[in-house]
Amino acid sequence: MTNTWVKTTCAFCGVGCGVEARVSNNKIIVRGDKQHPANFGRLCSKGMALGEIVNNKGRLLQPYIEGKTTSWQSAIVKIATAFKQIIDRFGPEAIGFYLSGQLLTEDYYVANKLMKGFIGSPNIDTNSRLCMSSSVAAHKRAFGSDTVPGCYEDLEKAELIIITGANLAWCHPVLYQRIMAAKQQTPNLKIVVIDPRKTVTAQMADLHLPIQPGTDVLLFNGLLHYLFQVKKLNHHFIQQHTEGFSSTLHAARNEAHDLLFLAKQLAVSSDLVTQFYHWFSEADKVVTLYSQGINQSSCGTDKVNSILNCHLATGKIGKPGCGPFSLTGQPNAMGGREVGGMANSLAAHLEFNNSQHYDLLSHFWQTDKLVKQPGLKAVDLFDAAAKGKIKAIWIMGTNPVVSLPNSHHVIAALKNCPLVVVSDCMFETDTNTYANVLLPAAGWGEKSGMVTNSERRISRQRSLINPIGEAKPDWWIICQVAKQMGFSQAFSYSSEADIFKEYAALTGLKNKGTRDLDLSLFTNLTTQEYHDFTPVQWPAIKNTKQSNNKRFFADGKFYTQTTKAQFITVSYKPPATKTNSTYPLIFNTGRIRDQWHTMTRTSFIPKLCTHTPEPYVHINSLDATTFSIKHDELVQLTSHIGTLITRAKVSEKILSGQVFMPMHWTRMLSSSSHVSQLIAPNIDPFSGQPESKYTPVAISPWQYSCEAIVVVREKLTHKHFDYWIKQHIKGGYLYRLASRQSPENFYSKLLTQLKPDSASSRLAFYDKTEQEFRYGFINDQQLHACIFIAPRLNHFDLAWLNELLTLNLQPALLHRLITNNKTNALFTEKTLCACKQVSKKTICNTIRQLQLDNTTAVSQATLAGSVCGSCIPEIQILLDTQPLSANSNSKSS
Ligand SMILES: Nc1nc2c(c(=O)[nH]1)N[C@H]1C(S)=C(S)[C@@H](COP(=O)(O)OP(=O)(O)OC[C@H]3O[C@@H](n4cnc5c(=O)[nH]c(N)nc54)[C@H](O)[C@@H]3O)O[C@H]1N2
Ligand SMILES: Nc1nc2c(c(=O)[nH]1)N[C@H]1C(S)=C(S)[C@@H](COP(=O)(O)OP(=O)(O)OC[C@H]3O[C@@H](n4cnc5c(=O)[nH]c(N)nc54)[C@H](O)[C@@H]3O)O[C@H]1N2
Ligand code: SF4
Ligand SMILES: [Mo]
Repeated sequence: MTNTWVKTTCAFCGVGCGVEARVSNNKIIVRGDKQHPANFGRLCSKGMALGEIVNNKGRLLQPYIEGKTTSWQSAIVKIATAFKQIIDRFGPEAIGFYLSGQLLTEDYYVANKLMKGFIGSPNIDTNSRLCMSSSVAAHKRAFGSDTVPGCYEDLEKAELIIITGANLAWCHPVLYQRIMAAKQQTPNLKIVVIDPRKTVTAQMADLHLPIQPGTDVLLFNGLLHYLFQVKKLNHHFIQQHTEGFSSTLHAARNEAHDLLFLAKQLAVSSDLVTQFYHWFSEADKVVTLYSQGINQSSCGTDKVNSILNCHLATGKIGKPGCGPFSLTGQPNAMGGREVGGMANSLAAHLEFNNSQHYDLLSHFWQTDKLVKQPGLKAVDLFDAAAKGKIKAIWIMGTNPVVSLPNSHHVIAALKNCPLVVVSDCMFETDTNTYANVLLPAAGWGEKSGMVTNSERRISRQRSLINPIGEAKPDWWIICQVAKQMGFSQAFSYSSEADIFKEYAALTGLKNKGTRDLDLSLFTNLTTQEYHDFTPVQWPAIKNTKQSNNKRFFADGKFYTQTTKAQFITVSYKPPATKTNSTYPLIFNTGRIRDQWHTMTRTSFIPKLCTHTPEPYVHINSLDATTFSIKHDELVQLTSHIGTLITRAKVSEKILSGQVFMPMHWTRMLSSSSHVSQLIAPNIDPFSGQPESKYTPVAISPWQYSCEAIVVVREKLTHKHFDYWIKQHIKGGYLYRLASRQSPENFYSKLLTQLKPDSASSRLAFYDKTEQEFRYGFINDQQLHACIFIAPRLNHFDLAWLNELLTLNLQPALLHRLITNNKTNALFTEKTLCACKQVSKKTICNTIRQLQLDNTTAVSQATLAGSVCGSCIPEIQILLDTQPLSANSNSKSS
């Protein structure tokens, strides 16, 4: 345990922000690291909350076998023995590993080494398959290697930044803030956002193209043709450094020569399209940032190549302020790609299709079991388990029951697999439910190792405290199993530093510039140097000046056989499934500002739950009318594989014909608001990445008689509720419930669960106009629970309820709260600023009253946005949408 500031790295997104953390009064305090080149001191709402994920709330504290606690020794013996028996009976291919971009590089390296090198099964894949694999495949096709050419500094040097298929303001907030700061410095910097939705990011852009989902290839093919037409191609670069241009241009021209027709297909006016093309052609320095709106598609690889084609054709690559830039999502998605934890790569950018690479690696690892062929990618891996071909699967640091498409099938696969091992730091997850063996992993703040961010910068995560309970670092767990299986020699590392050095040595092995990934500078790192490691971008080559390594391809040389970049001829392919009269709407899924993926950690942090406390589906007002959907009512969404229930939010941020829902809610937190039960496993043919952003669905009102909000200190058993959402609040839980029963019956049912003490006093109130019952149960002057029930409760953003259990309420005050009617301000508060818990209403009122016109003034007056700044884009939108009406809790919230 340490009470001095320790430099470490954020556990959440791929921006890879530097954090300084310190233990004080048994709490971990964090602040941004001003020296870290990724963030220069900035942190977003999730980064600011890092200290709160390190506690024992909800943690998995011990190993379990078949639901019973056990020792590490017996868990490890159980796994190793079962693996050996399975290999003997069915061959090594019957074993599968499913890893995560949230493991550290050292964890990832030993998992890959054990599987591909010693167990001898290629069936090891990772959640990066759902995230980055289309970018990886496209990079390899065009550059001959999985290389992100640019760096964050390019954002400050660019004249035009294109953000496509990425909601940067919410998903990479610190990069977004960096771009906004650059724009203030250089007002000429233009920002174009390409996203079917009007996201917070889009609202801040100079130009927003709300293209028809899935049509990105058309848009960029159109750009290539336009660049040719207006003579803005870089012929010198094309001739010297690329191959395949003419056929690519030819295909683009065939497809996109008619601008009006093109604009019609994109569903955007030709003026907007031309404006975008014109800006690209005029700017010398262009960066194109892209993320899941591009990757998660049945033509994701082609989408990425259509972007790379435009940068290659103009030579806008490898130079300051230029380049295509794939944003990595997870904190170590890049590290996973480096070590080669995906089924179609060997290790450390050594590839299956290269016999020299194969020989190098088998010699380096001293093994004769190295796998010869690529293995099963994520979707196929679980499919093989469902078919009984995979007899044991080890899942580490990912929650596939939530995040893979077609969750019913994933559950069937896990049920059918004789041995499911799960390593996780949390006890309750949708995937843990199906584990035969559960292993407690050390989490952020406890573990130590390396992560690599989007710009190839390697930073240290450092431990601040000892692991809670019996939790152990993932690399340790993997090595124990390896040793128990008889591979002691190859897995006897004394620390994570040993592993990193071995990995660095592998990257430099006979490299001599033939592979992009070279960390030979660190081969002889001492343990102290590892301990003191400061952030470095790769490549980090022995005897080479580090400052030359910011950008790849500056010399026009690529990692293909001819050293020339490849143009890839791509043409528009519609998404795998089409909307029709039964499923007329396109179901798009993605992220919200303050939650991380399957919420296993962030849902425990009350202040991260206030911005968006309940899952929702955004639907346009036209479609709402067509399908009889009312704002704030519960609706049913159905695709050809499943059904879910969620709350409708009528919003003009989504266009007619589309709906959007956050991906985060799980079976642990909701009755049926998990999106993956609707999504079919349609994949990109090159990358195997699922199409998570385009599913045809139907929407209809869900019939229910009443709904309730329950604030309570103890968990409820939700089994019997027709609809429930659980939210962690300070001191307990807030449940949103709905039922087909009458309010009276539903109340009686709730009472059986709440079991109010006989000594407790009960407050009851009936609001006649709203037909709303309210009850408060008080024990020893403390609120035990309170219930609101009505046919419809129209005040779901009750910020004050989040605090209710921590307030030392006098009975009189409590009485007033319970018996207030809804005209009271308390009933319309929606939290906008998570750090300072400032409501949207307070911000709107302050803007109006003080006539404020900029975000700095709003921050000064309300404190909103004064800590992490993640809400500043939303404050800006409030400023821009003046004049504000007195009732600011508008539908578009
Ligand atoms: N708050 C938060 N931040 C995160 C994460 C998180 O869970 N929460 N996760 C991290 C991870 S792992 C990742 S991968 C990143 C993801 O970061 P992003 O990719 O930015 O996030 P998403 O919300 O999944 O999707 C981005 C956008 O793609 C748009 N889109 C959908 N279809 C299309 C299309 O056909 N074309 C185009 N051009 N756009 C389309 C969607 O409307 C959506 O706004 O975020 C990282 N950061
Ligand atoms: N519909 C839809 N589905 C999607 C997406 C989408 O946009 N739409 N996005 C996809 C993308 S881009 C991604 S990246 C995935 C993310 O999906 P997942 O990887 O399934 O989501 P997480 O919640 O991040 O899961 C991480 C798990 O690891 C645990 N964990 C945390 N730290 C550690 C550790 O140090 N060691 C171990 N062993 N465990 C740890 C957490 O408790 C959690 O259970 O979802 C994908 N699925
Ligand atoms: S932007 Fe936020 S979540 Fe991402 S690394 Fe930085 S602080 Fe962490
Ligand atoms: Mo991701």
